[in-house]
Amino acid sequence: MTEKPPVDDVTDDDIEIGPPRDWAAGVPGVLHSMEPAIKQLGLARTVKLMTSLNQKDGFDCMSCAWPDPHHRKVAEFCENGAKAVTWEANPVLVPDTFWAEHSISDLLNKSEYWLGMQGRLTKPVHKPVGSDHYHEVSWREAFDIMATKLRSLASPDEASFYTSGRTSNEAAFIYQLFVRAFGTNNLPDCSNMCHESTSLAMAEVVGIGKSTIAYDDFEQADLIIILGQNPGTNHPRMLTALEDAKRKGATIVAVNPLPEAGLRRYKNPQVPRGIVGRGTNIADQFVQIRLGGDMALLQAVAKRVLEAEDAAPGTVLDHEFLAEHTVGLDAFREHIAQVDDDEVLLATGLDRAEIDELADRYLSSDRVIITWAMGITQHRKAVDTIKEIINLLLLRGNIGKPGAGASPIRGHSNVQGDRTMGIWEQVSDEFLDALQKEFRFDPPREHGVDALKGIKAMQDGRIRFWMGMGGNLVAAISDTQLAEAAMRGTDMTVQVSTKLNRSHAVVGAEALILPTMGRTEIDIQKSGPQFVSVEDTVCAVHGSHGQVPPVAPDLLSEIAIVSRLAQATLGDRADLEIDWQAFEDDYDTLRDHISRVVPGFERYSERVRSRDGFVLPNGPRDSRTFPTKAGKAIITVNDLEHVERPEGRLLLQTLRSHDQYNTTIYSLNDRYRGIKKGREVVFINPDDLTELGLVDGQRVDVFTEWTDDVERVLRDYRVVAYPTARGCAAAYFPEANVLVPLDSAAIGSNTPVSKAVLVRVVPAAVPSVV
Ligand SMILES: Nc1nc2c(c(=O)[nH]1)N[C@H]1C(S)=C(S)[C@@H](COP(=O)(O)OP(=O)(O)OC[C@H]3O[C@@H](n4cnc5c(=O)[nH]c(N)nc54)[C@H](O)[C@@H]3O)O[C@H]1N2
Ligand SMILES: Nc1nc2c(c(=O)[nH]1)N[C@H]1C(S)=C(S)[C@@H](COP(=O)(O)OP(=O)(O)OC[C@H]3O[C@@H](n4cnc5c(=O)[nH]c(N)nc54)[C@H](O)[C@@H]3O)O[C@H]1N2
Ligand SMILES: [Mo]
Repeated sequence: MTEKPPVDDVTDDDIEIGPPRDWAAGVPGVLHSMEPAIKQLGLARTVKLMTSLNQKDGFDCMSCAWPDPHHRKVAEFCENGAKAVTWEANPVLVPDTFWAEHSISDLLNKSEYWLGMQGRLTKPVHKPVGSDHYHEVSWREAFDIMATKLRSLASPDEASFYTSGRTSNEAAFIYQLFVRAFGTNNLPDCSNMCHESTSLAMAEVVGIGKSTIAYDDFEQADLIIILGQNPGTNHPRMLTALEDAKRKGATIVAVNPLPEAGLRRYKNPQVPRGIVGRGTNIADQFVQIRLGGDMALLQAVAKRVLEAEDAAPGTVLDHEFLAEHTVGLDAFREHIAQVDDDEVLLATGLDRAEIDELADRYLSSDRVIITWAMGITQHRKAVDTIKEIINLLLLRGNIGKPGAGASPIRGHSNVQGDRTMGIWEQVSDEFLDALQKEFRFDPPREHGVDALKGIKAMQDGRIRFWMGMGGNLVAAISDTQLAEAAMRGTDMTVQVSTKLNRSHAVVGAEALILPTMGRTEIDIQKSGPQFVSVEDTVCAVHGSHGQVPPVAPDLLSEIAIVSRLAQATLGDRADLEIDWQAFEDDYDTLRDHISRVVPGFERYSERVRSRDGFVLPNGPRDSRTFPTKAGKAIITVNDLEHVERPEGRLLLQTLRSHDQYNTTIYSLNDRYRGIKKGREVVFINPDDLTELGLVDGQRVDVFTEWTDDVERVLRDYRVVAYPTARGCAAAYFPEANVLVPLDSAAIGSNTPVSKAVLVRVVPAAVPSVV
């Protein structure tokens, strides 16, 4: 029943470049989503999976954290969700002979695409010290190897336990419990590279690091401003919500250096109008900003709002709201009055008229939502920029009323839930107190390492053991060369994974791969079939029920893996009374504990069984309660800073193509941007090309300009003339991570600055023949 995995790796040799699209989804979207699924899964498995995807008794799509509407359609999924499901549920297996045939050095030379296409991992494998091969081991041997290593460490802080955001609430909870019972808060996660800036900024100024809106708010909004986000590719079902909002009268503004397809025109595959028509024009205004210019734009709009208030006192600001619910307005007013218009124009690359137009839209709308994603969070001043988003919303009372609010759009499907469950190196004392009370042990109190600090601790030899619950850290983190060297310096690395990726080839002296079940699969334990649960980007928690038999009989769930690892490592610790086996046998046991430890999860097992799940309490959204240090929402003063760009240099962002999921590459195509069969491209504005003396299609080397003397370069990339903002360039992540310096991180959140790398683009030293 299984297709043979591809033997040959892919190259960019046949790359084709065409014009970018200005519309997204529509019929080709649906066809694209179904074809590969039917081919790879077979018709029966495809129908079973696609008709239960995001349905009330089905499973939660693992592609992104976009919420589900109350009224779901028969096909409540998008093209990219279908790709994610097909990728996981495709019953092609890594064959038993694979490990003898492929050394680890051999895997190092393969692309992420090739690695992912080898099929699902089915058996635990071990690489002993000194060996260049993995070989099969039993589950018991695998846990003994890990436990022996963990118990031999000089301190629990020599171990670090990473999480990627696909892990369910239940698995996340048992994982952090094990890690803290073991004795460390070293719990970095993908959030450190993603929405950390959001969590930090919002927790400080509104008291909660999450969205302040519910799903239904979209259709009640007058204005939706989308900053630094590409929903057509990364949250395609958001386009339906935007289209609905538009039909109910909302205006939409997209702020982006790139004219992204879905933000311009959208053909909804779910309705006849989308199939035959031209589609909906989504953005009423496209603000083509320079990379890193958003803080200046937000301050400039705030300035216009305050000037309007000065011109007609008492009519523009929401004085009642400001007086009752906020602090800091006076200092803000004073500060914003000083904003230098010339600096704003330089930082944003915009005309005054474009900023005026946006300000007018803001002023004429009673209900405003601002959404954002990586275009905002992955900048040096990301935390302050997000505080400016909140400032702007607060001025006119746009938080805590219907159709208004701040809505970070999360990435991984349960990255938000993992945080709620305690996957955080800096979790609050309240959370640790609750854990202590429930499980009667003293959790460590000192903060642990985040993703970047974890790499540095490996560099310095302070971290000897590294475990990844999902994910692909060496590919996802910045400064690939340095990060990989750090990982290789450890004593042991362990990956819990569904499929092969680069992190299985960049390993410590000893290494393990533990295969696990995916979300699509039926999970049967001692007490019967189990389900797990997740939290979406608007704080709704619901169940996810596997639908198809696991691809192989030996797979363990993530929960079973942690339960057994905990028993092997901590089983003889007399001070711990935790019944790890009970968690594996019945996930309700875990949910019972969660209901007593995590606020908002009371009667968890019962409420999550209701068809809609439940929505977590949210002070700002529900009652305009802002649990900050001041007890009110805090309007902040943030010094304007923009990225200087010396002449002859470009600012480069790293982003996702349409056919990838983070480090997982589904194909080498990026349909909406006109790229086929290749990824080694750098997008540059045609006028900048002329200025730099380069031409479309030319082969170039891209060098990072940074303060140290490490050479960071992408060699022999192909230039694509593209309508991005002036002075800006773009290349695909994860390949472009070699360019992002480890020390280039957002102030406060320590998120790699993946969206503003200062680069020099020069003709390739050794161009390949084209
Ligand atoms: N199919 C698919 N879905 C995904 C993912 C995936 O890889 N594939 N990844 C998931 C994850 S983990 C995440 S975090 C999200 C990511 O979702 P996005 O944040 O949409 O992902 P990126 O591709 O990084 O796109 C960043 C967008 O911000 C713009 N941008 C960059 N810099 C700036 C700036 O300075 N200012 C402004 N205003 N805009 C800027 C870019 O041009 C681009 O449109 O998607 C999630 N969903
Ligand atoms: N330059 C640059 N770097 C970036 C970004 C960027 O925009 N630019 N974006 C950042 C962002 S937003 C994020 S979120 C991170 C992502 O960082 P990660 O979350 O670490 O990376 P992923 O590529 O999502 O992880 C994919 C792997 O997860 C495993 N996997 C898939 N499903 C499951 C499952 O159900 N269980 C388990 N145990 N494993 C599973 C598979 O083995 C797969 O290879 O990357 C960050 N890095
Ligand atoms: Mo993310």
